Amino acid sequence: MKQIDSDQLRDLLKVYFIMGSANCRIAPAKVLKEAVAGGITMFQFREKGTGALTAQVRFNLGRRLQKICRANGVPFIVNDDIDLAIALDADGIHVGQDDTPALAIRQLLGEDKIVGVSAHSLAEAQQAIADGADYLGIGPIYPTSSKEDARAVRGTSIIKEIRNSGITIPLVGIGGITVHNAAPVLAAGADGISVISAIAGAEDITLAARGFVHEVNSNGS
Ligand code: TZP
Ligand code: MG
Repeated sequence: MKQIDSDQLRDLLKVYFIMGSANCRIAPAKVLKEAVAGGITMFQFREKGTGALTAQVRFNLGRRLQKICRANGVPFIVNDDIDLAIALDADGIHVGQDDTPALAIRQLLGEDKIVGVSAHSLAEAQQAIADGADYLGIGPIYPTSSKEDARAVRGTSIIKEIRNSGITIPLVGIGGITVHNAAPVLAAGADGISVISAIAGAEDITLAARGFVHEVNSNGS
């Protein structure tokens, strides 16, 4: 993917779906296809948790999911695993505070890839930007059971604090976001929302994704 500008990225972050096999009750490829049908705007392959796939099967699932994304014009981002991101020639990578620093990632991947960083405080957000992040994932906004080592819940006030500091970089809220509590995240200044369980675990995945698209388009800026 060619280098994208901030406003394009802001649009792509509207409904940012994240998952790995541990989050799926049915085949991950089916989950992703159904989410894509509902209008997700970006996808992150996050193969973590109990029973997470490794080595060749991890690569194979990544490739499979990437193909679905490519066929539908949805950017494909890899969580944490820089080697996998490079091997798949992913559109970008998302790293947390305990992963390879964004500065090193940027040096390894160059300017043409999307680099996202999780931040839990204003100081972390400022550092991530200084390190070359293209977008930030801010949270957990609400309680979540999808991340074992989640930090303390921050509420929407952390997004307000970051925006009030003058930071304009594209950002998404993450953690416990549902179609019912997404509006305050957007009102606080997020460009989009990032979701695992409310889409991957939904009875009707397409409908769930579509609900988020509607919510962001009616509440976003
Ligand atoms: N980072 C902060 S909270 C979280 C991640 C990956 C999990 C989000 O999952 P869910 O199911 O949308 O709460
Ligand atoms: Mg991480």
